[in-house]
Amino acid sequence: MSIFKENFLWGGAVAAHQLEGGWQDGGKGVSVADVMTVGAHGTPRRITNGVLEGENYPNHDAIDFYGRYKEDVKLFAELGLKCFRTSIAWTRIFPNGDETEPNEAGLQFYDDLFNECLKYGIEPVITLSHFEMPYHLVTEYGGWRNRKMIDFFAHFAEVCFTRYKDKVKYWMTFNEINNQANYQEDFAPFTNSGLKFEANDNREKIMYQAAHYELVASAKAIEIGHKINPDFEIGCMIAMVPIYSYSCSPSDMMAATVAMQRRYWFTDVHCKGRYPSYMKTYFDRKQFDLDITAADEVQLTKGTVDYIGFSYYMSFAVKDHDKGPAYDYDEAHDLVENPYVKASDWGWQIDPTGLRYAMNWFNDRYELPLFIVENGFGAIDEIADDGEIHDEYRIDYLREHIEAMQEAVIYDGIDLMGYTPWGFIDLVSAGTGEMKKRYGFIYVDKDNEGAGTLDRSKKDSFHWFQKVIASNGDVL
Ligand code: P53
Repeated sequence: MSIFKENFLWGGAVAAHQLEGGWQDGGKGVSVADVMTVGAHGTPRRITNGVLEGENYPNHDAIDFYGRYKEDVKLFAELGLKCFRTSIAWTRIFPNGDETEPNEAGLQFYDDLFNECLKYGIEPVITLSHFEMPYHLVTEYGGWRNRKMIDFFAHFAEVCFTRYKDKVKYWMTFNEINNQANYQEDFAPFTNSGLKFEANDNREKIMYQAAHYELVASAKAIEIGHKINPDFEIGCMIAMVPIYSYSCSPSDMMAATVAMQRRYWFTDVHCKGRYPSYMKTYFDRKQFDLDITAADEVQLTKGTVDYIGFSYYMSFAVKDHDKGPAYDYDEAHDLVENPYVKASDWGWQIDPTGLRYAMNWFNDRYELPLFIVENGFGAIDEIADDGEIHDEYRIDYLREHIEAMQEAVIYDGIDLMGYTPWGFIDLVSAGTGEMKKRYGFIYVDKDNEGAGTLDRSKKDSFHWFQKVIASNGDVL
């Protein structure tokens, strides 16, 4: 008998804006991803004021999954996927975000895509908002700093739940909602919440307000979803980067504890339907005076999640930096290198044991089923003389993480639903907008400048993962 359950959801994960392209097709509106230029490791993507002439916006065309999804899904079936995690581009359904009536062409595209998946027995796993809110909601309303977003999102969710209620069972509300804990940089607040800041803005306060509205919107959507189809399984999606104590000094340990609270309180609200005490005292101490109403607090209790979806790529480490008893965490400055682990070319610290640690951390607190909806290794792939890509570094990374999952099931009793490696078909990097940071088992011929045939081909990891799925993880 395998270590993983019989119906284990082996799959692959992507997000609409990172692979679809067709940014103006079928009546699609402009999303926040459409106004982000290409960057690189150490060079942030720029957020432009709308779409400007002469800039390189890699998400506009991406890998043209919009035009090629039929052939691509056929390849996914050959890989043996049991499920396919993608997102619905909000701007295909509501181009501006504030319309009452949805755009039929957009709805039809996802009907066709889901039908194509189901034809091969591939179950769609759908994120409602994955770094791609309508740009109009940013310019007209200030993004999620505005309470009106709650109803726009709930309406979008309701339309999707209703339309796909017999095709999609597994849902997630907001992708990596807690990335914005890194509010000091521009990327996460913009991609998570459509937030752009002025020089004098209190970024941290605005981030907490936006996150609150999102959590209320998530709870509202979950409540609606369960009414539309009681069999729906609706989860949250947390970017799990465990923050270790740099040393066993008690004050480093406290710094790590507080850092974990600042990055993961979102999970408490999603799972328990209420704010943890440490956040309430923090908001009071900082005099943030957030708009959190009694009705919001009731709503939060009515839309708790069915499972915890999370991404896992790496771990962090933190020192106390002599901050005194508050240990206030500043993600942009407080992290230190971990001497026990190696890092990828993009500086991501590779740590398979951290995945087991993370699963235990979630399980200790919430005792909910866990779904690893992203994990993977972004690397530069070279085509060898034989014309193939021998990506044993990627296979090694994934094998070690799957072994950590097995240990978590065997030794820690973790209830693990499935595993969907990130970017199993090469796509546009979220963080840098590059093509050359590849995660795929399927190679896509396209470079950072946008040149290439877009042809798909199989890397060594494709054949490896095929066997992993076929053996339910017994053959690694
Ligand atoms: P890229 C930061 C930290 C952890 C996960 O990332 C992150 C990010 C944002 O870059 O994002 C998730 O493409 C995200 C995906 C993204 C993937 O990780 O920067 O959910 O959209 O592509 C990998 O290498």
